[in-house]
Amino acid sequence: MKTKKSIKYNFFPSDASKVIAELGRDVLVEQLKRMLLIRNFEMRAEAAYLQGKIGGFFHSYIGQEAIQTSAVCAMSKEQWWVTTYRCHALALLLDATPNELLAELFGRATGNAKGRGGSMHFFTERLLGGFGIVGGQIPIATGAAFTINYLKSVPQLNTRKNCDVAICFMGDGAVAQGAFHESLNLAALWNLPCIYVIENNEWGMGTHVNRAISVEPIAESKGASFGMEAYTFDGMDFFNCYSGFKHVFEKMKRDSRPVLVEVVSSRFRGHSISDPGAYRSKEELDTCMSRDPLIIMFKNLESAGLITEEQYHEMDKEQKEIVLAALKFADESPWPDPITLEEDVFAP
Ligand SMILES: Cc1ncc(C[n+]2csc(CCOP(=O)(O)OP(=O)(O)O)c2C)c(N)n1
Repeated sequence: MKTKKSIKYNFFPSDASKVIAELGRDVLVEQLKRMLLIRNFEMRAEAAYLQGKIGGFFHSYIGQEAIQTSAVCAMSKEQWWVTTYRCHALALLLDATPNELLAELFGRATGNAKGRGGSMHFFTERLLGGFGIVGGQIPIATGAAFTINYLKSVPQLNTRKNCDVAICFMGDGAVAQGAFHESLNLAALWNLPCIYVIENNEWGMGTHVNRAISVEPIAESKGASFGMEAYTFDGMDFFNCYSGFKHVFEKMKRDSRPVLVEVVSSRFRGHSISDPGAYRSKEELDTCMSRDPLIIMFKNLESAGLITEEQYHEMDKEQKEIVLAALKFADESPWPDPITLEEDVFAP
């Protein structure tokens, strides 16, 4: 079986020092803080799950933080965003509060979906949802991109002048789904401004990507069949992802052509909280974790003289405190009233 090591990826060319010069200290420190918030959120929520405070599904984003953080930084919150059930990070990045998200995980009335959605179904004003069906979000993003183009043709109806693209995150497992192929075909045919982002973390549950997807690198191989430009980013490196997303975003604003991106990454946990990951060796996991995206980001900022190790630990502590306060909020929040059971239910 091929492994990551045996594949030669053509990562988007990038230069961390250029990104540092472009964004400056304040913006970069803010990005690192966001990544630390995501990490702390996932770790404390996992602990709460194991204490029996949270039930149902739970998919952690630990290890993949640089991808969505850099994407939102490069393209702004103003776009349409859609993702999988692994949706905690994107909701935090798109302005959902830790309070409302933890309350949702705890199934409380103060939650992001009033305690009815749970871990896989977070929403915000710009996040069209986390989706539990593999590939289910791909046609949604394609429709959002269609809407963007349509509204540009009727400016009097367009209330979101800064919304230029739809961004659709999916796992490598979604690439084999029919919805992927139908959506990309239409997007290419109709010039829809959609960025399809495959977060290749090597595993679809316990199935290795090489046993599920016939070609690699995925984006470069599949993109060509739709006449789409394709790119590969290093998902552990904020700077590489940021440079790539910025390039794709600027290009799409000019030509409105869809783009396929593969981000090579690693998840540091099992598929979900109930997966002990017995199909991975300790060595493989150690190798993945030796490229922790938070540490890579910190080391770059430290060597540019923008942050010290002490400041990093202080920031980490601040984010941990925010999450601990949110856990308290969730734990003390009321349960949904049974009388509201039929509210917000749409059935013909
Ligand atoms: C249509 C469909 N088939 C199967 C499943 C069960 N399932 C849930 S997650 C998953 C693996 C998906 O892996 P991938 O797309 O690589 O995303 P990752 O979990 O690695 O982020 C499967 C098979 C599902 N939810 N939907």
